[in-house]
Amino acid sequence: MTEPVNVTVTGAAGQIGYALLFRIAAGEMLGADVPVRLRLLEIPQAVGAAEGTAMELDDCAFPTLAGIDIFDDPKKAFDGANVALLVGARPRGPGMERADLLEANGSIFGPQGRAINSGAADDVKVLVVGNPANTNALIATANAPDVPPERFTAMTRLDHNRALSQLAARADARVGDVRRVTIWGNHSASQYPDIFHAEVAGTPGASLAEDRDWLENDFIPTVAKRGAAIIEARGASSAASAANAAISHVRDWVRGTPQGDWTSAGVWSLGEYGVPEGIVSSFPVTSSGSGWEIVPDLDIDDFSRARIDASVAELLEEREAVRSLGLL
Ligand code: NAX
Repeated sequence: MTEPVNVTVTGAAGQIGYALLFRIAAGEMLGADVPVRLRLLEIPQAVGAAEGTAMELDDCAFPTLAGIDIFDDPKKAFDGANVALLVGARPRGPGMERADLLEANGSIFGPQGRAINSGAADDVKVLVVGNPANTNALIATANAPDVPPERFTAMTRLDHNRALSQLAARADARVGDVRRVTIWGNHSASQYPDIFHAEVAGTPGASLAEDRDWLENDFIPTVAKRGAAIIEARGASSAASAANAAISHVRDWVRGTPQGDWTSAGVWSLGEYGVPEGIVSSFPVTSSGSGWEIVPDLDIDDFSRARIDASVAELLEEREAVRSLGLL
């Protein structure tokens, strides 16, 4: 049997962790023929709950699950990690200022970046889910100088999937008939879901975008504010859909995106599409299994340009804020 892949998951006792771990263990992320060894990281107070989840994982008797270890020390949890899902983060508490939130997360993602740098496998691939995801990924990257920055990514796949679903509903088509949607920028309300290059069952997205009232006042805000709508309806934030997006992100990264389509991911910018170098911003991306590549040469009109620039400006502000806190 092939050597198991080490998958480290932080925040393992949280609600996304609970929706995620069983699917990873069942082979849905890396393939039904690929054994995985789970390495779970939690804060000391939540290790007991993570142990309970591990008992349930054992009780599923997944043939692909080669072992589970639980840690409260990042250095141990990331030792030998081939894939790292950074889900655990510090949520914004009552009365917490933005700088406090960024600082609290800096104290999580800085040490985790250093632990990845010193102990992860040479091929480590990192997905940051915990918010503010793009800037947390930037902090982790800055603390892992020996790991190529393109190995640190932030999750905008849930936003991408939300856009696919909304667009399919609008066109009265199936989600499987929608291709080439893009999320640009930050995983926040400033994100820009772009349908100008999309195709829905043969109809160009640009023709659907001709209804500017729908595009600006319905589609874009519905996708960008979907997380808040879920909280309002469910009384808790997105969990199963977030776990599903994380699985799809890593699966496509490792096994490749479908021919003729692309997905969206927060990746390290080298200046593509006028997005300044040195931030983790969402782009249209493909993978052939070895790494993400930003889709080149898309025409960006003034409507899209203004929205991409606005979301990128927010990312630059976040970078300045964490830089001034000494986190980069
Ligand atoms: P929960 O509060 O249910 O779980 C978070 C878990 O992380 C807790 O068990 C906590 O003990 C653990 N944790 C905290 N600090 C840790 C540390 N230093 N090391 C290891 N574990 C630690 O939150 P959940 O609903 O699971 O959401 C997790 C994160 O995902 C949040 O930051 C949330 O905002 C973010 N999300 C990101 C999304 C995205 O699309 N990028 C969408 C879903 C979600 O909102």
